[in-house]
Amino acid sequence: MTPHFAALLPLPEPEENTLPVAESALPLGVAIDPLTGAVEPHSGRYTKKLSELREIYRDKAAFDRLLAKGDAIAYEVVEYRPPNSDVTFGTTTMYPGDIGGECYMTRGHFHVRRDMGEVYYTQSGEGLLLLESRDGESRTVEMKPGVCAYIPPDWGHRSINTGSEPLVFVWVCNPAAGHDYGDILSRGMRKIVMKTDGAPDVIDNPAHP
Ligand code: M6P
Ligand code: ZN
Repeated sequence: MTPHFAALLPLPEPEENTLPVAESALPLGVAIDPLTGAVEPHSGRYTKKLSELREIYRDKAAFDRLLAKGDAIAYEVVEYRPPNSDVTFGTTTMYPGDIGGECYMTRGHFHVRRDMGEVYYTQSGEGLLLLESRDGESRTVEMKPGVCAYIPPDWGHRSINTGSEPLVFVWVCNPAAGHDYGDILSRGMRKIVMKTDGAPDVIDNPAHP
């Protein structure tokens, strides 16, 4: 196999929150609740609270006003990660809301492994998957029940809840893919999703360098 060119680049530090693996490597059916994102059995889970996400939103004053009312869970990730496998999967459940008009979103990341993509299959709710290539091309894919979004290798991706209900989607990727948050955390993405009069608009991010 030809080694991918990116294998020569320095890799980011490993994540501190790698989730545990399941005990069994045997075949099984995993039950997924399309409305709540519950995954049974699951091997790991985490929640992201609003207070952990201040950096990603533009309007810090609106953010602080909202946070003062309570530190709500913004999204949750539940995973079934089999041991010694090239696939892992789980759900992400994103609660609805906006901060100064900017719709609730995930942190957004590239994969550490630049040769590994991902798939998001929406179960309920509505949203947008915002993607950005390394050379600056932006794309969006609508997230709605029945649509399976393909994330090609080396495209940064962030999901955004544009609706008024939880957005629940199943994701599948290689557990070796890893999350590289650096670029998106420091520069933001080229596009942002704002709600104006209740409808989501994808606009240029004025703060992007
Ligand atoms: C998806 C997957 C997960 C990711 C989660 C939250 O469910 O891609 O691997 O962790 O979204 O996104 P982020 O890590 O960018 O906050
Ligand atoms: Zn990913």
